[in-house]
Amino acid sequence: LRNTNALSNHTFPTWFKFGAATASYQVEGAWNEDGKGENIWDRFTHRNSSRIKNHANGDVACDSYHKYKQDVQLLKQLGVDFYRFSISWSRILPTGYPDQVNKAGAQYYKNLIKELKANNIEPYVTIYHWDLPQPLQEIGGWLNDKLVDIFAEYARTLFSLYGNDVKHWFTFNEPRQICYEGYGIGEKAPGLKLPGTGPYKCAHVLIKSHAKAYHVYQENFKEKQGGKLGMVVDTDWYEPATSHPLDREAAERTLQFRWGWYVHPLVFGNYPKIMIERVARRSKLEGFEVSRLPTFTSEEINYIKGTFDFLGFNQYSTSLVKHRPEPEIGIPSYDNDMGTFIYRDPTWERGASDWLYVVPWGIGKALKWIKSNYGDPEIIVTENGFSDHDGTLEDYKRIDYLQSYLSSILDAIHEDGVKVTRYTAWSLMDNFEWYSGYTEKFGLFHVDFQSKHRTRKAKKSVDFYRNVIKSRKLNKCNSKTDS
Ligand code: GBH
Repeated sequence: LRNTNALSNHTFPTWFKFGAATASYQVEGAWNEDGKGENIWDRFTHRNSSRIKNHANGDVACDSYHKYKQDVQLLKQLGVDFYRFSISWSRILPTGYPDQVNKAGAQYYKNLIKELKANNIEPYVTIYHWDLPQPLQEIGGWLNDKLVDIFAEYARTLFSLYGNDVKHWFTFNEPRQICYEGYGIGEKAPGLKLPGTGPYKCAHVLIKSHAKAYHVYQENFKEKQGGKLGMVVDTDWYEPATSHPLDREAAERTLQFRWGWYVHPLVFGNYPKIMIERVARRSKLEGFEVSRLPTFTSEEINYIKGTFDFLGFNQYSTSLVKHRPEPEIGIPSYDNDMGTFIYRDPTWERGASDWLYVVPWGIGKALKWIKSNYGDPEIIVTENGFSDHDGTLEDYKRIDYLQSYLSSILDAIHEDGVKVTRYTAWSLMDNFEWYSGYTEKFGLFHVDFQSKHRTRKAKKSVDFYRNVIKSRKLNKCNSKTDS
């Protein structure tokens, strides 16, 4: 399947901006330098190294803690308008608690932001990209309601430290990965396996934490600093496997369980109706006294509703969904509550990550779906990208991927009027890909992890992306397969 045959002829409007992204634990290294505290990914990789490919960890990663000036030059070479990076909570507040700011850690991000501004690149900041301070895990992590206040105070610290320069804030990156993979199936830190309760409780605390951070910004900073804040939620596009009504219903339900779970509360104040119903019904049959899905009070509903200025959206792939007969009542789990079959078409082209299938039309459908079901919000595509194993500099497959996804986004803007205002390529450079270690490479720039210098080198996709940004359109000649 080639996706380059129907490239959009539209151009990116002048207000549309381009960026590239990374996250603290995946690139910074310097895991115990200058007063930084231990976080759950330090702990998870050090104590459970067998759960990571080749026992890898982020102790050094791309060494961006020491090489941020080089990183800014890479961004400059790309010609991007902004850089989306995340802040390591334990660098700023080594214990996680907002009692004492670690000066050296705070200074690192001051330096990075200053360097970005000096090069005309806007800093876009993710407040939490998965690296919770370990002491907060000791009290239960995102299962503990206390995190709501603690997170809001951490966010307040960042607004006061950096808010004069940072105008785009994202509270959480991909809450479903935090809660489902971290507290449900245990593939990500902290590695807990509580499939029927962990994800829901975690999500409940995250959503309240997000809302509180939004209000803190609104009440104390917004007027003076004039920035905007949102959450980053990811989802595959879920396409019904057939046009059968039950398959359509199953696809919609999957979108609600995976994406609506977080965005429905932000837009409407509460979880999707279908989630509330299904989890309550199954909980009852399983003998629980109350639903495993926690409930918001009406006060909380009002407090949460509308707490976003834009929606951050990550998408890499698409899946097919089939109706699944009601799973038997047995082990309570989020997956049984959702109750659908999810799979991929084996003829689709693939990246190196086992979940990454190249389906560019999926992003267009997803954007339209968001527009029509969630009140036509501003959408920032906060991540999209392609992985390979070898990290080749001749990365024509990445170029094809980026080109076809950008094309689908362009059509969504011009033909469907979706308010997508920004695109962010994942990732600026090859980095630590969580449990896959360094074996799946998403970078526009190659990083030599064998060398202590962590030398960066431009791949062909750098030229491609720079060209798109400069010309504001897609050009057939950019791709090798077409030339
Ligand atoms: C993002 O995760 C992260 O934000 C980033 O840190 C990471 O490096 C990057 O993308 C690349 O992975 O349907 O059960 O098969 C994206 C993680 C993983 C989200 C696969 C959707 C589908 C799981 N994605 N997942 S499943």
